[in-house]
Amino acid sequence: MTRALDDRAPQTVDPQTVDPQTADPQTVDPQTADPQSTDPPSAGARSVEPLDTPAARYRMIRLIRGFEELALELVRSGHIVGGTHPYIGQEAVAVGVCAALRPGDQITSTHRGHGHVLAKGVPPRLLLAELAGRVTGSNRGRGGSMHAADLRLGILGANGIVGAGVPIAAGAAWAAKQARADRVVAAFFGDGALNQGVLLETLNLAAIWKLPLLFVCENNGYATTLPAAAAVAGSAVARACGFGVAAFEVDGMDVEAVRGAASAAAGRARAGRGPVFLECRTYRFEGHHTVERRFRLAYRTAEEIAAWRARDPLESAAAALADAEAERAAIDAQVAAQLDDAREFALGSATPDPSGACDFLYASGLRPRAGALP
Ligand SMILES: Cc1ncc(C[n+]2csc(CCOP(=O)(O)OP(=O)(O)O)c2C)c(N)n1
Ligand SMILES: [Mg+2]
Repeated sequence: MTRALDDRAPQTVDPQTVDPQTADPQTVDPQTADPQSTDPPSAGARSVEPLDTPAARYRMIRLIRGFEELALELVRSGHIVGGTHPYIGQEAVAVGVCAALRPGDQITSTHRGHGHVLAKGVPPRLLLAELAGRVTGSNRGRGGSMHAADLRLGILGANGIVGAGVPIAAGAAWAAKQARADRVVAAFFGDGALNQGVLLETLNLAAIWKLPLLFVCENNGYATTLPAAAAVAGSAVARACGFGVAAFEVDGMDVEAVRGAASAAAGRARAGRGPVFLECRTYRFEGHHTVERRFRLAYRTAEEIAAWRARDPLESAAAALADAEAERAAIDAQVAAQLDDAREFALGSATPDPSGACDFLYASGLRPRAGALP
């Protein structure tokens, strides 16, 4: 279900403007071994698979689910130090939004970012190595779970600060607009960011400047243990509408609903008609953080969790497969093999040499815009 709260938006958006079918796979070359480069390291060329069919979207949801289950296991075994924020239950949001984006589009992510990073194209072996702090990780093992980024894939970074990715996305959208680039930017953030001043400031600027920006609120009902119902006055979409930003509520457990809404939103933004706000209603099946597993926190009832689990986005995506059982079994087997490979690759990789702890703190040279500086 997608409900329009701004009547200027849905009827006038042509979803065909953004057709994920036309988004060609993007191949990124392996990086050269420049030790001063701040680009992520290479473990082979990256072929980004388009999320342009129900099977591809099921596959990506299955991959994110399996990746997160593997990460949980590796936290328990001590191979991933410090814990992570599992995205299990919310996969349809990352996959639905990224299915509506083109390879050249950009995203900013959150502390719960593995799903966004995988759906935008980072191979699971590189992300898992990053979580395990290995030199082969997507950011040489120096970023970890909350700082994974890949500028060449348009991933401007996961982010440990609630709401902080949103103004970064606005800056990228402003740059796209100045360059007249046919590019949109999606900013993922949680309901916990709704009361951050920076979100409201960014909504204002994005509206005034008509930025090609998608505000993607993943409302999973809680910020850590604080229910959104007890923290967020009014409604999220009404707040966006207050800034003149077209805003929609979307079923965040249904990948096709998210993709439809995000395609229309991206089409509108690409056509120069300004930002769109999507409130994706979703739920995290696991605790806020892997550490939560050690405590018995009573902020959610078993009934509430069961009710949301009954709407598992993995199952609804599977139901959309043409030849459901056989196709699902084949995809599940491929994903299992991919995750076995990721585990072997990550745990078989070296940890960074402590003597290089100060490498990459600064960029290796100014790259001024043409004509800006001698
Ligand atoms: C500015 C800021 N305040 C507080 C925190 C601590 N913190 C980390 S995650 C989190 C909850 C975020 O909730 P939400 O945005 O709804 O995302 P979710 O965890 O539900 O995915 C908080 C308060 C932080 N990282 N940054
Ligand atoms: Mg939340």
